[in-house]
Amino acid sequence: MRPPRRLPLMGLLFFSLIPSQLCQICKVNATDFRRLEPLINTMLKANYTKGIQDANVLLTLRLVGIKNQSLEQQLSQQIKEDINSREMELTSGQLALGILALGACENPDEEFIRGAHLVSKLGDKFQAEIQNMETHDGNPLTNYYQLSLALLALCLFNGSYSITDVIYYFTPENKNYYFEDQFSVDTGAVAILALTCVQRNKTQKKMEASTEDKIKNYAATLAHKIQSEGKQGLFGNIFSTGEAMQALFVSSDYYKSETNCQETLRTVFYNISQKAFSLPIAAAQILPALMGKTYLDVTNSSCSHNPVKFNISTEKPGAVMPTTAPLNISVKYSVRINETSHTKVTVRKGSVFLDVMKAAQEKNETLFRFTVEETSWGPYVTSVQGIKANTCDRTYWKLLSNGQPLSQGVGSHVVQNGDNLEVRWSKY
Ligand code: B12
Ligand SMILES: *[C@@H]1O[C@H](CO)[C@@H](O)[C@H](O)[C@H]1NC(C)=O
Ligand SMILES: *[C@@H]1O[C@H](CO)[C@@H](O)[C@H](O)[C@H]1NC(C)=O
Ligand SMILES: *[C@@H]1O[C@H](CO)[C@@H](O)[C@H](O)[C@H]1NC(C)=O
Ligand SMILES: *[C@@H]1O[C@H](CO)[C@@H](O)[C@H](O)[C@H]1NC(C)=O
Ligand SMILES: *[C@@H]1O[C@H](CO)[C@@H](O)[C@H](O)[C@H]1NC(C)=O
Ligand SMILES: *[C@@H]1O[C@H](CO)[C@@H](O)[C@H](O)[C@H]1NC(C)=O
Ligand SMILES: *[C@@H]1O[C@H](CO)[C@@H](O)[C@H](O)[C@H]1NC(C)=O
Ligand SMILES: *[C@@H]1O[C@H](CO)[C@@H](O)[C@H](O)[C@H]1NC(C)=O
Ligand SMILES: *[C@@H]1O[C@H](CO)[C@@H](O)[C@H](O)[C@H]1NC(C)=O
Ligand SMILES: *[C@@H]1O[C@H](CO)[C@@H](O)[C@H](O)[C@H]1NC(C)=O
Ligand SMILES: *[C@@H]1O[C@H](CO)[C@@H](O)[C@H](O)[C@H]1NC(C)=O
Repeated sequence: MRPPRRLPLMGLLFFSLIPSQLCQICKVNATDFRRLEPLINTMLKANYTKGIQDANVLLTLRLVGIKNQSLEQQLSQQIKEDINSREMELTSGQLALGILALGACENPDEEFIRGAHLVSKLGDKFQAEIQNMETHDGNPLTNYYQLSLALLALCLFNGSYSITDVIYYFTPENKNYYFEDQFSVDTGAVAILALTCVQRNKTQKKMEASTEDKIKNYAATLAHKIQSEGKQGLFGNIFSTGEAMQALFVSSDYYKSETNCQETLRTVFYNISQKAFSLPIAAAQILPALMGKTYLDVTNSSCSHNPVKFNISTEKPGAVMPTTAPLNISVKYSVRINETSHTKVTVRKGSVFLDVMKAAQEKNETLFRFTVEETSWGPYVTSVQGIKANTCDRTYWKLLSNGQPLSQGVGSHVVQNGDNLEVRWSKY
């Protein structure tokens, strides 16, 4: 973007002048590092083919200092190729994650960010999101999780954004922090990180004291909402807890209490042992916080020092034991729009939701046909019976089992005999 050579030096100077932030972090101590090994294994042993959708993994590898040059190179190569070939189609959040990953911890990819003018292009995408809100009843092109990622990357990499827009659109009352009246902890957490970055860079933006106070208040209110979603040390659910922890590190004194920290770690360790984080992105989203890092550390010049040493197993994770003759299980499946279509299907034990949908589709294509789209979390259901989810109308296909909304997607959720599975046409 702007002055090429002076940036690293200025960054150093900037950081040496500010006092260390009053963060209260909660991280795993060296004795307990071995409990994190399943997460690291998941990230190191996965097959990466998704281009920019794997940016979150590269970001985490760099941020927490897991050194594996061949993997880093492979990921960074694939991300750069993807950006080069589909730059216009990338969403704001995808490009933001690409910049955060490529720009993390002073590495050779920073040259690419500058050469391809990625930061100003992200500024344009951020602007387009805001324009869409102005013309479409307050709905962005994507969602507030992505707007927050975009603002965070713009702030950290010295892009341009309007403080007035930030004050107007990021107020905690904005409907986009909610899905079906439920506060989205993931979204609030990334917003806090972005707002904290903006507020910390006040000198850069010559910010007025009243503006700074407003931003601080937004972050505090959002942190409060996150804490009201707390349960057994988790915030939202296990998949939002890592980002929620990062947000609480920079915006609250929640983890001043050692008891709070121990409670979170105990539950997270338990969830790790239950293989809750078997998707690389799930591991990537929780690991930074457990290592005491936040996304605000991405531009810290000493971020790549002190790489961590782990005992990495050579086994492939998730190697399934050869079982005896696979048993069949029977489940109910329904598609609910205005009326409900039911069926009963038989699938192999250990099948996931997606297998059930495929079996139902084979029985009756008209009623049960569906489409999915590959995303960073796996296959996302985009249409059923030809009815397509649409961000502009805030519609989606919601997944439920026995009446309860699922916390995993169709590619991950393992079904049990007798389950009552449902996809429901819904509005968020
Ligand atoms: C926004 C969002 C949604 C929106 C997506 C539409 C929109 N307006 O953008 C809505 C509200 C519709 C939604 C729905 C669901 N979501 Co959602 N969602 C998110 C959120 C907050 C941000 C995603 C994002 O933009 N990422 C950044 C961009 C750059 O990455 P991306 O890969 O391009 O993003 C796309 C995918 O993430 C996809 N997507 C969103 N949710 C999910 C869930 C799954 C399982 C998959 C495969 C894809 C997917 O939509 C994004 C935009 O296109 C994440 C939080 C997080 N930590 O990631 C949760 C999150 C990904 N969602 C989650 C879940 C569980 C769901 C549902 C399965 C809930 C349900 N019971 O129905 C459904 C998906 C059902 C389906 N049709 O397949 C979980 C996934 C956990 C897991 N282990 O799989 C997360 C992590 C939230 C959480 N903490 O539980 N979601
Ligand atoms: C950040 O951008 C501004 C212009 O928007 C420029 O004046 C300033 O020098 C840049 N700072 C750094 C550290 O690059
Ligand atoms: C590390 O943390 C665990 C709890 O997570 C605690 O039981 C243990 O005493 C700690 N060890 C050290 C050396 O601080
Ligand atoms: C990755 O791909 C290889 C070869 O295609 C396959 O043997 C292996 O099981 C895959 N690993 C995972 C974790 O999917
Ligand atoms: C480093 O990454 C490669 C994939 O690029 C993987 O095959 C290898 O096992 C990783 N090394 C370690 C020590 O995990
Ligand atoms: C503040 O801005 C500078 C350059 O504009 C950037 O290098 C730095 O990462 C930012 N710091 C924070 C804490 O956002
Ligand atoms: C994670 O831990 C919570 C709290 O103990 C528990 O309710 C939940 O079932 C666990 N999830 C997984 C997948 O282990
Ligand atoms: C940068 O990272 C180092 C090492 O993790 C830490 O000691 C320092 O406080 C960080 N600086 C800032 C400004 O966050
Ligand atoms: C790694 O393994 C070695 C040998 O088994 C052991 O001595 C060491 O304590 C382990 N390190 C960690 C961090 O678990
Ligand atoms: C299990 O189901 C498959 C098809 O879904 C069928 O071919 C097979 O015969 C069934 N096996 C048993 C033991 O019922
Ligand atoms: C459901 O019913 C409502 C009211 O009868 C109708 O407006 C709407 O189009 C129907 N939705 C679908 C997806 O058929
Ligand atoms: C599928 O369901 C529709 C509506 O119930 C029915 O009219 C049709 O005959 C069914 N098709 C098959 C192949 O069973």
